[in-house]
Amino acid sequence: MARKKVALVGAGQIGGTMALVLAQKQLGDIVLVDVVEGVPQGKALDIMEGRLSLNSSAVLAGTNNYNDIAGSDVVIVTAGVPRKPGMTRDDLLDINYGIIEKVGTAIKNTAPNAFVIVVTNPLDAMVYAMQKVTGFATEKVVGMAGVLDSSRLACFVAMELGVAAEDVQAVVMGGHGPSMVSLYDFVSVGGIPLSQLMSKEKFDELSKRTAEAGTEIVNLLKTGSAFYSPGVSAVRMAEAYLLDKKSVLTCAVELKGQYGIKGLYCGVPVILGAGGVEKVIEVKMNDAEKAAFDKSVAEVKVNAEWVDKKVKG
Ligand code: TXD
Repeated sequence: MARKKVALVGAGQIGGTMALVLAQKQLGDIVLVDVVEGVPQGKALDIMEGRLSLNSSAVLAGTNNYNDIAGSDVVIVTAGVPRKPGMTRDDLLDINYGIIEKVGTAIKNTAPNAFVIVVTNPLDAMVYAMQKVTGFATEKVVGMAGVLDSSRLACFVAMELGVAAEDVQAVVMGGHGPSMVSLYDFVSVGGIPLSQLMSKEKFDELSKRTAEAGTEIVNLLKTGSAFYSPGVSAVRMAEAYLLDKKSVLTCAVELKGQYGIKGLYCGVPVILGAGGVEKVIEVKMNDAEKAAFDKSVAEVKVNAEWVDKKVKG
C-alpha cells in the first residue's frame, strides 16, 4: 500500500510541531509548505536528520511551491497570523481570510481528494471560508478547536484532582472563543462522572480558565500563541482519518439541521474516520448549556456572514 501524504500548509510554530509528531507516528510522508524561503525546507531537513533517534522512516520535504501539495491525503492548514497580547481571535479575520482564500484555491487545484483540517484563527470563520473556497464536500473540511479546548479542560480537571491527564475525558462545544461551552455532565475521570468528584462551582472556575486558556498562553509567550497543544490536537484528527479510527472528537464541522443549525460551522462531537466527518452526534444539554451554546453559535454566525460577503465579492 502506497504511503500516505500529509501536507502542512504553514510551517510555523504549529506546523513544525505537527511535522515532528507526524514523523514520530509515521502516519505518512510529510510536505511542509510556507511562503518564507528556507523555513519549510530547514524544518523538514532538521526532522529528517533526527529520524534515527525518532525511529522513523517518514520522508519529509519543505517547499515554497503550492504545487507540491499535489496528491495529499490530508492537508492541515495553519497558514496565517497568530495573536499577540491584546488581540482577539477576531482581530485576525481580515488578514487570515486573505491567506485562507489563497491556500484554499491551491488545495482545490492540487489536492481535490484531500481531507482538510483548518487550524488558522478565527477558527470557525476560517474553516467555513475554506469549505466555500475549495467547494469540497463538507465532510472533508473540518476545523481543529474542540479537540484542543476539550484537552485544556481535561488538563485543568486532572491538575485539580491530581489524577493522570489521560484518564480525564471532557467535551467543550460551540465556537472557538470566550463563549465556548464546557459541559459538566460530560466530564469523566476514569469513567467516574465528575459530579461525584468535583463541585459545579469548582468546575465553573476551570471552565472559565478553559475559555481564556489561549489568551493566558499568548500573554505568557508575548510573541505568539499556543502551538504544542494545538499541534498534537490537529495530528489526532489527521490520525483518526488516516487510520479510519472512528474517533469521537469535538470538531468544527458544518451542521445541516443538527442542533437546529443549518449551513454553519461550529464545534460539536462527531465521529471521524476514513470518510471524514462520518456522523454528527447530537448530545442533550441542559437549558443553561443550550442557552450558552446558542449564544456561542450566534457569535460564530456574525463572522460567517462576514465571510459570505467576502466570498460573494
Ligand atoms: O485551536 C486553534 N484552532 C488555534 C489556532 C490554536 C492556536 C493557534 N491558532 C492559529 O493558528 C493562530 O492564531 C494562527 O492563525 C495559526 C498558526 O499559528 P502559529 O503559531 O503556527 O503561527 P506562525 O508560527 O506564525 O505560523 C504561521 C505560518 C508562518 O510561518 C507564515 O509564514 C505562514 O504561516 N504563512 C503562509 N504559509 C503558506 N501560505 C501563505 N499564504 C502563508 N501566509 C503565512
